[in-house]
Amino acid sequence: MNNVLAAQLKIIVTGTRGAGKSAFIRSINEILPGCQVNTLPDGSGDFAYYYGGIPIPETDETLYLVEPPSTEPHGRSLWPLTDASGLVYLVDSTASLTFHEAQATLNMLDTYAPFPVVVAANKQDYNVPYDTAYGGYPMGQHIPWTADGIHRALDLPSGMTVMPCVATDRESVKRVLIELLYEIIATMDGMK
Ligand SMILES: Nc1nc2c(ncn2[C@@H]2O[C@H](COP(=O)(O)OP(=O)(O)OP(=O)(O)O)[C@@H](O)[C@H]2O)c(=O)[nH]1
Ligand SMILES: [Mg+2]
Repeated sequence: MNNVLAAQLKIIVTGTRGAGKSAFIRSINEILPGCQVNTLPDGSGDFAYYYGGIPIPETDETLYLVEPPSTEPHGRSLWPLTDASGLVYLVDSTASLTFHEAQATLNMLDTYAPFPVVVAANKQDYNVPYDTAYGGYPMGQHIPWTADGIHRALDLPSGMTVMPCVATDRESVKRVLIELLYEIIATMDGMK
């Protein structure tokens, strides 16, 4: 197997815990998915990146989708993925308690990411019946916030795209990736 982390063409798929990162990769994957274990730069431990890929037609290249591990103590490290082409950040639209973390990470990415970032407002299909025992308010997971609602609630930069997403649905994942690819191409055009 190639060294996925050193591959030329890769997109980082990250986001809050349980937001649907692995599901997103699985829905679009066309290669044998896997995990690549890497050692921390200071040698203090190992961790595994989950990945999948899409062969690029008429070339020998594969576009890799790489999910950094969620198990690190200091959040989802992006090293050594700074040479990636772009990043999809998944937010669980039903879990507003995670929005604060998403907001902090997205602000950091907006300032420092050397590549385009698209936000996926995931789990748009989720709909739990109201539990009348609690006065009509949904308990546990809530009905999803819309993509626009998340853009406003997280006070994201106006130029940052937030797309509705259902990570278990291939067509939905495709729409998010195509938007990101357009933004990557627009950035390249801007550099000419
Ligand atoms: N209804 C619904 N469920 C989803 C969707 N995406 C993911 N899930 C479910 O959410 C749960 C978590 O999905 P994962 O893909 O494992 O999420 P993850 O972000 O990779 O999780 P960690 O790596 O553990 O942080 C699973 O039960 C998925 O089936 C979605 O769009 N809609
Ligand atoms: Mg995962």
